[in-house]
Amino acid sequence: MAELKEARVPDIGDDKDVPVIEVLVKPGDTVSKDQGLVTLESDKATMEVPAPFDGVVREVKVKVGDELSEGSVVALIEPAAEAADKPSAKAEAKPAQKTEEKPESRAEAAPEAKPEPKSEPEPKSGPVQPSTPAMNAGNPHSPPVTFDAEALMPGKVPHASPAVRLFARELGVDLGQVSGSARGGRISKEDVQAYVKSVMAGGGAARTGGGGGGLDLIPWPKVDFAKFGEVERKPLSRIQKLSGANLARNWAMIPHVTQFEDADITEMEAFRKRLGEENKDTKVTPLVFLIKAAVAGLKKFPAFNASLDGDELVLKQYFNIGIAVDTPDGLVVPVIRDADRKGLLDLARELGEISAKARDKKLSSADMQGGCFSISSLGGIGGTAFTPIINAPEVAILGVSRSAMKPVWNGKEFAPRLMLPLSLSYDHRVIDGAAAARFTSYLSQVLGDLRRLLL
Ligand code: CAO
Repeated sequence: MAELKEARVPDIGDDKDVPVIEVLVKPGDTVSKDQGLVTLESDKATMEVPAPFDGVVREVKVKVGDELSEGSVVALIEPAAEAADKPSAKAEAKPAQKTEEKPESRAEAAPEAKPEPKSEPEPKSGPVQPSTPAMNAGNPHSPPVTFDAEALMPGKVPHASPAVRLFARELGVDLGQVSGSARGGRISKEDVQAYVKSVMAGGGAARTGGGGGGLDLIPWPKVDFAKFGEVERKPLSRIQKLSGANLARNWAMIPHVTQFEDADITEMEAFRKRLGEENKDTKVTPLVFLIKAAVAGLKKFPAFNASLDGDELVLKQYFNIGIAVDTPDGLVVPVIRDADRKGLLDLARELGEISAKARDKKLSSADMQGGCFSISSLGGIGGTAFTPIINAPEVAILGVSRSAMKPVWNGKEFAPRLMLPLSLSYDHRVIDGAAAARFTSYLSQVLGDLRRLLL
Protein backbone atom coordinates (compact mmCIF):
# COMPACT_ATOMS: atom_id res chain seq x y z
CA MET A 1 0.00 0.00 0.00
CA ALA A 2 1.29 3.41 -0.88
CA GLU A 3 2.12 5.86 1.85
CA LEU A 4 -0.96 7.44 3.41
CA LYS A 5 -1.22 11.19 3.38
CA GLU A 6 -3.20 13.44 5.63
CA ALA A 7 -6.04 15.57 4.38
CA ARG A 8 -6.24 18.60 6.64
CA VAL A 9 -8.50 21.58 7.07
CA PRO A 10 -6.92 24.30 5.00
CA ASP A 11 -7.06 28.05 5.52
CA ILE A 12 -10.55 28.92 6.75
CA GLY A 13 -9.83 32.50 7.62
CA ASP A 14 -10.34 33.50 11.24
CA ASP A 15 -12.71 30.66 12.04
CA LYS A 16 -11.63 28.25 14.77
CA ASP A 17 -13.30 25.23 16.35
CA VAL A 18 -15.80 24.95 13.54
CA PRO A 19 -18.19 22.03 14.02
CA VAL A 20 -18.36 19.16 11.58
CA ILE A 21 -21.99 18.83 10.52
CA GLU A 22 -21.62 16.11 7.91
CA VAL A 23 -19.08 13.45 7.04
CA LEU A 24 -19.31 12.91 3.32
CA VAL A 25 -16.94 9.94 2.87
CA LYS A 26 -16.12 6.62 4.50
CA PRO A 27 -13.07 4.35 4.42
CA GLY A 28 -12.72 2.71 1.01
CA ASP A 29 -14.32 5.59 -0.91
CA THR A 30 -12.46 6.75 -3.98
CA VAL A 31 -12.28 10.51 -4.02
CA SER A 32 -11.18 13.03 -6.58
CA LYS A 33 -9.23 16.16 -5.92
CA ASP A 34 -11.58 18.86 -4.57
CA GLN A 35 -14.33 16.41 -3.67
CA GLY A 36 -15.84 17.26 -0.30
CA LEU A 37 -14.71 15.09 2.62
CA VAL A 38 -16.60 16.72 5.46
CA THR A 39 -18.84 19.74 5.84
CA LEU A 40 -18.08 22.36 8.44
CA GLU A 41 -20.44 25.02 9.53
CA SER A 42 -19.35 28.27 11.08
CA ASP A 43 -21.61 31.10 12.18
CA LYS A 44 -21.43 32.51 8.70
CA ALA A 45 -21.31 29.73 6.21
CA THR A 46 -21.22 26.05 5.50
CA MET A 47 -18.12 24.82 3.73
CA GLU A 48 -16.69 21.55 2.55
CA VAL A 49 -13.15 20.43 3.23
CA PRO A 50 -11.99 19.17 -0.14
CA ALA A 51 -9.77 16.17 -0.88
CA PRO A 52 -6.34 17.60 -1.72
CA PHE A 53 -5.72 14.97 -4.41
CA ASP A 54 -7.23 11.93 -6.09
CA GLY A 55 -7.06 8.77 -3.98
CA VAL A 56 -8.79 6.31 -1.72
CA VAL A 57 -9.94 7.23 1.77
CA ARG A 58 -8.33 4.83 4.23
CA GLU A 59 -9.35 6.41 7.51
CA VAL A 60 -11.77 9.14 8.53
CA LYS A 61 -10.41 10.97 11.55
CA VAL A 62 -13.44 13.04 12.49
CA LYS A 63 -17.10 12.59 13.28
CA VAL A 64 -20.13 14.85 13.30
CA GLY A 65 -19.87 17.33 16.15
CA ASP A 66 -16.06 17.47 16.26
CA GLU A 67 -14.74 20.99 16.14
CA LEU A 68 -11.95 21.65 13.67
CA SER A 69 -9.57 24.49 12.93
CA GLU A 70 -7.05 25.12 10.22
CA GLY A 71 -4.62 22.18 10.05
CA SER A 72 -6.89 19.63 11.78
CA VAL A 73 -6.53 16.18 10.18
CA VAL A 74 -9.75 15.10 8.54
CA ALA A 75 -8.78 11.85 6.84
CA LEU A 76 -5.93 9.64 5.73
CA ILE A 77 -5.91 9.14 1.99
CA GLU A 78 -3.89 6.78 -0.15
CA PRO A 79 -3.02 8.85 -3.19
CA ALA A 80 -3.88 7.43 -6.59
CA ALA A 81 -0.65 6.17 -8.21
CA GLU A 82 -0.53 8.76 -10.92
CA ALA A 83 -1.63 11.51 -8.60
CA ALA A 84 1.03 10.60 -6.08
CA ASP A 85 3.68 11.14 -8.68
CA LYS A 86 2.52 14.61 -9.44
CA PRO A 87 4.50 17.22 -7.53
CA SER A 88 1.47 19.45 -7.27
CA ALA A 89 -0.54 16.71 -5.59
CA LYS A 90 2.28 16.12 -3.12
CA ALA A 91 2.43 19.76 -2.34
CA GLU A 92 -1.29 19.93 -1.73
CA ALA A 93 -1.22 16.84 0.44
CA LYS A 94 0.81 18.67 3.02
CA PRO A 95 -1.04 20.21 5.91
CA ALA A 96 -2.60 23.43 4.78
CA GLN A 97 -0.58 26.43 5.78
CA LYS A 98 -1.17 30.10 5.56
CA THR A 99 0.78 30.91 2.44
CA GLU A 100 0.62 33.53 -0.22
CA GLU A 101 -1.65 31.19 -2.18
CA LYS A 102 -4.32 33.17 -3.96
CA PRO A 103 -7.97 32.21 -4.24
CA GLU A 104 -8.41 29.70 -6.98
CA SER A 105 -10.20 30.28 -10.20
CA ARG A 106 -13.24 28.28 -9.13
CA ALA A 107 -14.00 30.95 -6.57
CA GLU A 108 -13.92 33.47 -9.37
CA ALA A 109 -16.35 31.32 -11.31
CA ALA A 110 -19.07 32.36 -8.89
CA PRO A 111 -18.32 36.04 -8.34
CA GLU A 112 -21.88 36.83 -7.37
CA ALA A 113 -21.45 34.85 -4.17
CA LYS A 114 -18.39 36.77 -3.07
CA PRO A 115 -18.99 39.40 -0.44
CA GLU A 116 -18.14 43.00 -1.20
CA PRO A 117 -14.51 43.70 -0.34
CA LYS A 118 -15.50 45.90 2.55
CA SER A 119 -17.98 43.47 4.04
CA GLU A 120 -17.08 41.34 7.01
CA PRO A 121 -16.23 38.55 7.42
CA GLU A 122 -13.55 37.62 4.93
CA PRO A 123 -14.83 35.88 1.85
CA LYS A 124 -14.34 32.13 1.98
CA SER A 125 -12.62 32.00 -1.35
CA GLY A 126 -9.59 30.01 -0.34
CA PRO A 127 -9.15 26.27 -0.66
CA VAL A 128 -12.26 25.54 1.39
CA GLN A 129 -15.33 26.20 -0.68
CA PRO A 130 -18.64 26.72 1.08
CA SER A 131 -21.23 24.79 -0.84
CA THR A 132 -24.56 23.08 -0.65
CA PRO A 133 -25.39 19.49 -1.60
CA ALA A 134 -27.85 20.71 -4.22
CA MET A 135 -25.12 22.59 -6.00
CA ASN A 136 -22.97 19.51 -6.20
CA ALA A 137 -25.79 17.02 -6.65
CA GLY A 138 -25.51 14.73 -9.62
CA ASN A 139 -21.81 15.36 -10.06
CA PRO A 140 -19.91 14.46 -6.95
CA HIS A 141 -16.63 15.19 -8.66
CA SER A 142 -17.41 18.72 -9.71
CA PRO A 143 -15.55 21.39 -7.79
CA PRO A 144 -17.57 22.83 -4.94
CA VAL A 145 -19.39 26.02 -5.76
CA THR A 146 -18.83 29.10 -3.68
CA PHE A 147 -21.79 29.93 -1.50
CA ASP A 148 -21.49 32.39 1.32
CA ALA A 149 -24.72 32.69 3.19
CA GLU A 150 -23.52 35.80 4.99
CA ALA A 151 -22.97 37.49 1.66
CA LEU A 152 -26.46 36.56 0.55
CA MET A 153 -28.21 37.35 3.80
CA PRO A 154 -26.03 39.76 5.73
CA GLY A 155 -26.62 39.69 9.43
CA LYS A 156 -29.11 36.83 9.32
CA VAL A 157 -27.67 33.48 8.50
CA PRO A 158 -29.74 30.55 9.66
CA HIS A 159 -27.74 27.63 11.04
CA ALA A 160 -28.59 24.56 9.04
CA SER A 161 -26.72 21.77 7.39
CA PRO A 162 -26.62 21.60 3.60
CA ALA A 163 -29.02 18.65 3.77
CA VAL A 164 -31.50 20.69 5.79
CA ARG A 165 -31.02 23.66 3.46
CA LEU A 166 -31.76 21.41 0.51
CA PHE A 167 -34.82 20.00 2.27
CA ALA A 168 -36.06 23.53 3.03
CA ARG A 169 -35.41 24.68 -0.52
CA GLU A 170 -37.39 21.76 -1.91
CA LEU A 171 -40.34 22.78 0.26
CA GLY A 172 -39.94 26.46 -0.58
CA VAL A 173 -39.25 27.28 3.06
CA ASP A 174 -37.22 30.36 3.92
CA LEU A 175 -34.90 29.22 6.71
CA GLY A 176 -34.81 32.76 8.00
CA GLN A 177 -38.35 32.14 9.25
CA VAL A 178 -37.56 28.90 11.06
CA SER A 179 -36.29 28.77 14.64
CA GLY A 180 -33.64 26.18 15.31
CA SER A 181 -34.08 23.88 18.29
CA ALA A 182 -30.78 21.99 18.02
CA ARG A 183 -27.53 22.86 19.73
CA GLY A 184 -26.47 26.46 19.19
CA GLY A 185 -29.80 27.29 17.54
CA ARG A 186 -29.12 25.02 14.59
CA ILE A 187 -32.15 24.27 12.44
CA SER A 188 -32.93 20.58 12.08
CA LYS A 189 -35.07 18.80 9.52
CA GLU A 190 -37.71 18.42 12.25
CA ASP A 191 -37.71 22.20 12.77
CA VAL A 192 -38.41 22.70 9.06
CA GLN A 193 -41.19 20.12 9.20
CA ALA A 194 -42.71 21.78 12.26
CA TYR A 195 -42.58 25.15 10.51
CA VAL A 196 -44.36 23.79 7.44
CA LYS A 197 -47.02 22.26 9.67
CA SER A 198 -47.56 25.53 11.49
CA VAL A 199 -47.87 27.43 8.19
CA MET A 200 -50.35 24.90 6.87
CA ALA A 201 -52.31 25.32 10.08
CA GLY A 202 -52.31 29.07 9.57
CA GLY A 203 -49.61 29.64 12.14
CA GLY A 204 -47.16 31.57 10.03
CA ALA A 205 -46.60 33.46 6.86
CA ALA A 206 -45.31 31.39 3.97
CA ARG A 207 -42.71 33.41 2.19
CA THR A 208 -41.35 32.50 -1.15
CA GLY A 209 -38.27 33.60 -3.09
CA GLY A 210 -37.43 37.07 -4.06
CA GLY A 211 -36.12 38.10 -0.63
CA GLY A 212 -37.41 41.54 0.22
CA GLY A 213 -37.25 41.54 3.98
CA GLY A 214 -40.20 39.29 4.78
CA LEU A 215 -43.52 40.11 6.35
CA ASP A 216 -42.49 39.73 9.98
CA LEU A 217 -46.04 38.98 11.01
CA ILE A 218 -47.12 38.26 14.53
CA PRO A 219 -48.21 34.64 15.08
CA TRP A 220 -51.64 33.47 14.04
CA PRO A 221 -54.05 33.78 17.00
CA LYS A 222 -54.39 30.52 18.88
CA VAL A 223 -57.89 30.29 20.30
CA ASP A 224 -59.58 27.55 22.24
CA PHE A 225 -62.83 27.84 20.30
CA ALA A 226 -64.50 25.10 22.32
CA LYS A 227 -64.33 27.39 25.34
CA PHE A 228 -67.04 29.52 23.80
CA GLY A 229 -69.40 26.85 22.50
CA GLU A 230 -69.68 23.59 20.62
CA VAL A 231 -67.39 23.17 17.63
CA GLU A 232 -66.66 20.54 15.00
CA ARG A 233 -63.24 20.04 13.40
CA LYS A 234 -63.01 19.17 9.72
CA PRO A 235 -59.75 18.65 7.85
CA LEU A 236 -59.14 20.81 4.79
CA SER A 237 -59.43 18.99 1.47
CA ARG A 238 -56.32 18.46 -0.63
CA ILE A 239 -57.59 21.06 -3.11
CA GLN A 240 -58.22 23.55 -0.32
CA LYS A 241 -54.69 23.08 1.01
CA LEU A 242 -53.10 23.46 -2.40
CA SER A 243 -55.22 26.36 -3.57
CA GLY A 244 -54.90 28.00 -0.16
CA ALA A 245 -51.12 27.97 -0.37
CA ASN A 246 -51.22 29.36 -3.91
CA LEU A 247 -53.74 32.04 -3.05
CA ALA A 248 -51.76 33.10 0.03
CA ARG A 249 -48.56 33.39 -2.00
CA ASN A 250 -50.21 35.28 -4.84
CA TRP A 251 -52.05 37.62 -2.53
CA ALA A 252 -48.92 38.35 -0.49
CA MET A 253 -46.45 38.68 -3.37
CA ILE A 254 -48.39 40.41 -6.13
CA PRO A 255 -49.27 44.08 -5.74
CA HIS A 256 -52.92 43.77 -6.68
CA VAL A 257 -55.15 46.60 -7.82
CA THR A 258 -58.74 45.98 -8.87
CA GLN A 259 -60.45 48.07 -11.54
CA PHE A 260 -64.26 48.00 -11.70
CA GLU A 261 -66.46 48.55 -14.73
CA ASP A 262 -70.07 47.94 -15.73
CA ALA A 263 -70.77 46.57 -19.19
CA ASP A 264 -74.12 47.14 -20.85
CA ILE A 265 -75.05 43.62 -21.98
CA THR A 266 -78.68 44.29 -22.93
CA GLU A 267 -78.10 43.44 -26.61
CA MET A 268 -75.67 40.63 -25.80
CA GLU A 269 -78.24 39.03 -23.52
CA ALA A 270 -80.92 39.13 -26.24
CA PHE A 271 -78.49 37.43 -28.63
CA ARG A 272 -77.48 34.87 -25.99
CA LYS A 273 -81.13 33.95 -25.41
CA ARG A 274 -81.68 33.51 -29.17
CA LEU A 275 -78.55 31.36 -29.40
CA GLY A 276 -79.77 29.22 -26.49
CA GLU A 277 -83.17 28.71 -28.14
CA GLU A 278 -81.51 27.67 -31.40
CA ASN A 279 -79.11 25.28 -29.62
CA LYS A 280 -81.13 23.65 -26.93
CA ASP A 281 -78.53 20.95 -26.29
CA THR A 282 -75.86 23.51 -25.40
CA LYS A 283 -76.00 25.75 -22.34
CA VAL A 284 -74.83 29.18 -23.42
CA THR A 285 -74.11 31.40 -20.42
CA PRO A 286 -72.71 34.95 -20.41
CA LEU A 287 -69.32 33.43 -19.57
CA VAL A 288 -68.58 32.36 -23.15
CA PHE A 289 -69.03 35.95 -24.33
CA LEU A 290 -66.66 37.02 -21.60
CA ILE A 291 -64.07 34.51 -22.81
CA LYS A 292 -64.38 35.94 -26.33
CA ALA A 293 -64.16 39.51 -25.04
CA ALA A 294 -61.14 38.64 -22.87
CA VAL A 295 -59.31 37.14 -25.86
CA ALA A 296 -60.00 40.32 -27.84
CA GLY A 297 -58.67 42.34 -24.90
CA LEU A 298 -55.50 40.24 -24.64
CA LYS A 299 -54.88 40.72 -28.36
CA LYS A 300 -55.33 44.48 -28.11
CA PHE A 301 -53.35 44.83 -24.86
CA PRO A 302 -50.54 42.23 -24.96
CA ALA A 303 -49.22 43.15 -21.49
CA PHE A 304 -52.27 41.38 -20.06
CA ASN A 305 -51.19 38.17 -21.81
CA ALA A 306 -47.80 38.16 -20.14
CA SER A 307 -45.89 36.69 -17.22
CA LEU A 308 -43.03 38.09 -15.20
CA ASP A 309 -39.85 36.04 -15.37
CA GLY A 310 -37.15 37.78 -13.35
CA ASP A 311 -36.40 41.03 -15.13
CA GLU A 312 -38.18 39.94 -18.28
CA LEU A 313 -41.78 39.96 -19.40
CA VAL A 314 -42.81 36.85 -21.31
CA LEU A 315 -45.41 37.87 -23.88
CA LYS A 316 -47.53 34.96 -25.04
CA GLN A 317 -48.75 34.54 -28.57
CA TYR A 318 -51.42 32.04 -27.60
CA PHE A 319 -54.72 32.56 -25.81
CA ASN A 320 -55.52 30.03 -23.10
CA ILE A 321 -58.17 31.12 -20.63
CA GLY A 322 -58.41 29.71 -17.11
CA ILE A 323 -61.91 29.40 -15.65
CA ALA A 324 -62.35 29.30 -11.88
CA VAL A 325 -64.72 26.47 -11.06
CA ASP A 326 -66.33 26.01 -7.70
CA THR A 327 -66.40 22.35 -6.62
CA PRO A 328 -67.49 20.74 -3.35
CA ASP A 329 -63.79 20.16 -2.55
CA GLY A 330 -62.67 23.69 -3.36
CA LEU A 331 -61.66 25.96 -6.18
CA VAL A 332 -59.93 24.67 -9.32
CA VAL A 333 -58.95 26.52 -12.48
CA PRO A 334 -59.08 24.37 -15.63
CA VAL A 335 -57.82 26.00 -18.80
CA ILE A 336 -59.62 26.40 -22.14
CA ARG A 337 -56.83 26.26 -24.71
CA ASP A 338 -56.66 28.31 -27.87
CA ALA A 339 -59.86 30.15 -27.02
CA ASP A 340 -59.16 32.51 -29.92
CA ARG A 341 -59.76 29.67 -32.38
CA LYS A 342 -63.08 28.55 -30.93
CA GLY A 343 -66.58 29.81 -31.59
CA LEU A 344 -69.16 30.65 -28.92
CA LEU A 345 -70.88 27.27 -29.13
CA ASP A 346 -67.59 25.35 -29.01
CA LEU A 347 -66.61 27.36 -25.97
CA ALA A 348 -69.99 26.73 -24.36
CA ARG A 349 -69.64 22.97 -24.87
CA GLU A 350 -66.06 22.93 -23.58
CA LEU A 351 -67.03 25.02 -20.58
CA GLY A 352 -69.73 22.48 -19.74
CA GLU A 353 -67.24 19.64 -20.11
CA ILE A 354 -64.50 21.11 -17.96
CA SER A 355 -66.97 22.19 -15.26
CA ALA A 356 -68.36 18.65 -15.11
CA LYS A 357 -64.86 17.18 -15.11
CA ALA A 358 -63.87 19.54 -12.29
CA ARG A 359 -66.86 18.62 -10.18
CA ASP A 360 -66.31 14.91 -10.82
CA LYS A 361 -62.65 15.30 -9.75
CA LYS A 362 -61.49 14.13 -13.15
CA LEU A 363 -59.26 17.05 -14.07
CA SER A 364 -55.65 16.16 -14.75
CA SER A 365 -52.87 18.58 -13.90
CA ALA A 366 -52.40 19.13 -17.67
CA ASP A 367 -56.00 20.41 -17.78
CA MET A 368 -54.97 23.18 -15.40
CA GLN A 369 -51.73 24.27 -17.02
CA GLY A 370 -50.75 26.83 -19.62
CA GLY A 371 -53.28 29.51 -18.72
CA CYS A 372 -52.70 33.11 -19.84
CA PHE A 373 -55.53 34.93 -18.11
CA SER A 374 -58.30 33.74 -15.79
CA ILE A 375 -61.95 34.50 -15.39
CA SER A 376 -63.77 33.99 -12.12
CA SER A 377 -67.50 34.22 -12.60
CA LEU A 378 -69.78 34.49 -9.60
CA GLY A 379 -72.56 35.79 -11.85
CA GLY A 380 -74.63 32.65 -11.43
CA ILE A 381 -74.60 33.18 -7.68
CA GLY A 382 -74.83 36.91 -7.01
CA GLY A 383 -72.95 39.93 -5.76
CA THR A 384 -72.13 43.29 -7.26
CA ALA A 385 -68.31 43.26 -7.24
CA PHE A 386 -65.34 41.47 -5.71
CA THR A 387 -61.56 41.53 -5.84
CA PRO A 388 -60.28 38.29 -7.38
CA ILE A 389 -56.77 37.09 -6.61
CA ILE A 390 -54.43 36.80 -9.59
CA ASN A 391 -53.54 33.27 -10.62
CA ALA A 392 -49.73 33.56 -10.81
CA PRO A 393 -47.77 33.63 -13.03
CA GLU A 394 -50.59 35.33 -14.90
CA VAL A 395 -50.81 39.09 -14.46
CA ALA A 396 -54.54 39.71 -14.43
CA ILE A 397 -57.86 38.07 -13.65
CA LEU A 398 -61.38 39.12 -14.51
CA GLY A 399 -64.06 38.79 -11.87
CA VAL A 400 -67.66 38.77 -13.05
CA SER A 401 -70.66 39.43 -10.82
CA ARG A 402 -74.38 39.12 -11.43
CA SER A 403 -75.93 41.29 -14.09
CA ALA A 404 -78.77 43.56 -13.00
CA MET A 405 -81.21 45.87 -14.68
CA LYS A 406 -80.25 49.46 -13.91
CA PRO A 407 -81.43 52.89 -14.97
CA VAL A 408 -78.79 54.31 -17.26
CA TRP A 409 -78.82 57.92 -18.47
CA ASN A 410 -78.74 57.97 -22.27
CA GLY A 411 -78.41 61.70 -22.66
CA LYS A 412 -82.12 62.36 -22.61
CA GLU A 413 -83.57 59.99 -20.06
CA PHE A 414 -82.90 57.06 -17.82
CA ALA A 415 -83.31 53.85 -19.77
CA PRO A 416 -83.46 50.33 -18.27
CA ARG A 417 -80.28 48.50 -19.26
CA LEU A 418 -78.87 45.15 -18.21
CA MET A 419 -75.52 45.92 -16.62
CA LEU A 420 -72.80 43.36 -15.96
CA PRO A 421 -70.30 44.22 -13.18
CA LEU A 422 -66.67 43.46 -14.04
CA SER A 423 -63.79 43.45 -11.54
CA LEU A 424 -60.34 43.23 -13.06
CA SER A 425 -57.46 42.55 -10.64
CA TYR A 426 -54.05 43.20 -12.16
CA ASP A 427 -50.41 42.98 -11.19
CA HIS A 428 -49.32 46.58 -10.81
CA ARG A 429 -45.69 45.63 -11.46
CA VAL A 430 -46.66 44.84 -15.03
CA ILE A 431 -49.81 46.83 -15.70
CA ASP A 432 -50.46 50.49 -14.99
CA GLY A 433 -53.80 51.77 -13.79
CA ALA A 434 -54.44 53.59 -17.06
CA ALA A 435 -53.87 50.39 -19.05
CA ALA A 436 -56.23 48.52 -16.75
CA ALA A 437 -58.93 51.18 -17.20
CA ARG A 438 -58.45 50.97 -20.98
CA PHE A 439 -58.67 47.20 -20.85
CA THR A 440 -61.91 47.11 -18.84
CA SER A 441 -63.51 49.85 -20.88
CA TYR A 442 -62.57 47.94 -24.04
CA LEU A 443 -64.18 44.80 -22.57
CA SER A 444 -67.27 46.84 -21.82
CA GLN A 445 -67.39 48.19 -25.38
CA VAL A 446 -67.01 44.72 -26.88
CA LEU A 447 -69.68 43.22 -24.64
CA GLY A 448 -71.91 46.22 -25.36
CA ASP A 449 -71.59 45.71 -29.10
CA LEU A 450 -70.37 42.26 -30.13
CA ARG A 451 -69.75 43.48 -33.70
CA ARG A 452 -66.53 44.94 -32.33
CA LEU A 453 -65.18 41.39 -32.11
CA LEU A 454 -65.08 41.43 -35.88
CA LEU A 455 -62.85 44.51 -36.07
N1 CAO B 1 -75.25 37.44 -14.45
C1 CAO B 1 -76.47 36.88 -14.41
N2 CAO B 1 -76.67 35.57 -14.59
C2 CAO B 1 -75.61 34.81 -14.83
C3 CAO B 1 -74.32 35.32 -14.90
C4 CAO B 1 -74.17 36.70 -14.71
N3 CAO B 1 -72.98 37.28 -14.76
N4 CAO B 1 -73.47 34.32 -15.14
C5 CAO B 1 -74.19 33.20 -15.21
N5 CAO B 1 -75.48 33.51 -15.02
C6 CAO B 1 -76.59 32.58 -15.04
C7 CAO B 1 -76.44 31.57 -16.15
O1 CAO B 1 -76.94 32.08 -17.35
C8 CAO B 1 -77.25 30.45 -15.61
O2 CAO B 1 -78.60 30.75 -15.77
P1 CAO B 1 -79.63 29.67 -16.33
O3 CAO B 1 -79.50 28.50 -15.42
O4 CAO B 1 -80.92 30.38 -16.26
O5 CAO B 1 -79.18 29.36 -17.70
C9 CAO B 1 -76.97 30.50 -14.12
O6 CAO B 1 -76.53 31.82 -13.86
C10 CAO B 1 -75.93 29.55 -13.62
O7 CAO B 1 -74.75 29.64 -14.43
P2 CAO B 1 -73.52 28.68 -14.14
O8 CAO B 1 -72.80 29.19 -12.96
O9 CAO B 1 -73.99 27.29 -14.08
O10 CAO B 1 -72.67 28.79 -15.47
P3 CAO B 1 -71.52 29.78 -15.85
O11 CAO B 1 -71.16 29.44 -17.23
O12 CAO B 1 -71.87 31.18 -15.59
O13 CAO B 1 -70.33 29.41 -14.86
C11 CAO B 1 -68.73 28.07 -13.78
C12 CAO B 1 -69.70 28.17 -14.95
C13 CAO B 1 -68.07 26.73 -13.80
C14 CAO B 1 -67.70 29.16 -13.86
C15 CAO B 1 -69.53 28.29 -12.49
O14 CAO B 1 -70.46 27.24 -12.33
C16 CAO B 1 -68.70 28.38 -11.25
O15 CAO B 1 -68.16 27.40 -10.71
N6 CAO B 1 -68.58 29.62 -10.71
C17 CAO B 1 -67.90 29.87 -9.47
C18 CAO B 1 -66.48 30.34 -9.72
C19 CAO B 1 -65.87 30.76 -8.42
O16 CAO B 1 -66.04 30.12 -7.39
N7 CAO B 1 -65.16 31.86 -8.43
C20 CAO B 1 -64.62 32.41 -7.24
C21 CAO B 1 -63.16 32.36 -7.30
S1 CAO B 1 -62.44 33.33 -6.08
O17 CAO B 1 -62.78 32.54 -4.74
